[in-house]
This record gives sequence, C-alpha cells and structure tokens, in this order.
Amino acid sequence: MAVDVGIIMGSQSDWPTMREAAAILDELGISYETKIVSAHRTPDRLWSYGKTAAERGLKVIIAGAGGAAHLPGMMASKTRIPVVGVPIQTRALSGVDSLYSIVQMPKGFPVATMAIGGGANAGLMAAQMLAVSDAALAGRVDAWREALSASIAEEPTDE
Ligand code: RP5
Repeated sequence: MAVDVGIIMGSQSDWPTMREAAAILDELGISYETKIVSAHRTPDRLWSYGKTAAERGLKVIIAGAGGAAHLPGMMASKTRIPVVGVPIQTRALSGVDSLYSIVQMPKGFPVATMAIGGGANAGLMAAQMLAVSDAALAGRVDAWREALSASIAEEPTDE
C-alpha cells in the first residue's frame, strides 16, 4: 500500500525528534512510513530507498540525522522526491554540526532544511506541500493553523 510521506532517520536515537513529524501527519490524516536509514551504517539501504522512492509513490521524504548528517543530502541526490531535512540536536555540538551538514547543499540537489530539532515543522512542511494538490488536506491544514493562532493569548499572565 502506497504512502505519501517517508520519514527516515539515521538512528533509533533520532526517533524522539522524528516522531514529532509523525504526530503532525497523524493529526492531519496523512499516510506515512518510518524507517531507519543511515548514510554511513546502512548505505545500501539508503541507495535502494532513494532509487525506489518515486516508483513506490512517495511524495515527500522527511529525513532526520545528527552529527555528520549526510542522510538528507544523499537522499536528495538519489531521488527527485522533495526532501525535508531535520538537523538532530547533538550533545557535542548542540546540533550546529547537523545543521551545517544538511543545509549547505550544492546547486541541483536542494534539501528544505528545518531548524535544529524541527521535527514538527518538518511534518507541517510536508503537509503544506501535499496540500497544494489536495483540497481536503488544505482545509485541514488551514484549520490546524487557525487553531494554533486562536490558542495564543492576547495578553501575558503571571501563571
Ligand atoms: C547519526 O548519528 C544519527 O542520525 C544520529 O543522530 C547520530 C548518532 O547515532 P547513534 O550513535 O545514537 O546511533 O547517524
């Protein structure tokens, strides 16, 4: 069964960040799969995932990695399916290493890079991409955004 979004990550340890993307997709009723695909530890898995992504019907790939975070960029080099990159926060360098590894792609192979730890926004970015050609989803995304705006108090309180 084809799913719209592939959520991939370099390690099990990335899941706490990446499940925030999954939670948004759940909220918005978007189908997805989750896989551990490491650029360094499972390069053959990366290659075959990228090679088959389009024919399997994936429409967006959300890729999270930390440290020497080559997964999003390598995936972008292997498939024309848009890749949303999530730099994972790291202990040694706070995720700046991840961010720099993901964001500076050469012309021709872009990765839409989120903030460090930006799993939720990656889910929203994927949803907004899909909503361009899905009116029902567009309505759900608009409602999600309106609910968030409505939840913001007009004035601060002491509590
Ligand atoms: C990267 O190395 C992963 O994306 C992860 O963020 C980082 C550390 O991985 P583990 O040592 O926790 O498996 O490949």
